Amino acid sequence: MRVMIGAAFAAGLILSGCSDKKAANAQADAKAAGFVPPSVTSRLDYGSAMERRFRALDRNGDDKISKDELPVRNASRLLAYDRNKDGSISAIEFSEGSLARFDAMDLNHDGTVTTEERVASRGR
Ligand SMILES: [Ca+2]
Ligand SMILES: [Ca+2]
Repeated sequence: MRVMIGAAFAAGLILSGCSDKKAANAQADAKAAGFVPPSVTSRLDYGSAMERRFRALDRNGDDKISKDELPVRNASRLLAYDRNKDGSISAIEFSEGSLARFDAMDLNHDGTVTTEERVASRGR
């Protein structure tokens, strides 16, 4: 009996593993199709999200994102924020850079970026 329960448990694990994989696949499919969940982001929300991002990236807490702290994925885009070219991105450089990016996405300049605007700006 104990063996049966063990087997059932293992089968359950395998099954749940499968459904996780299915969900991951569905997510990957959605990504591939360019699906973005609809959202509206205000400039203020974006700014505070970017501030949290800055804090998360600045692992040693020196108020600068140095090259070794840059995320691999967006390294080149973020490095463009380094306006004084000292090799690291200060909090001010990061917030100015990311707000400039927000404003570039905010096509109708109403202070919010909708999913449509985000998608449209990506194509440019
Ligand atoms: Ca740092
Ligand atoms: Ca800098």
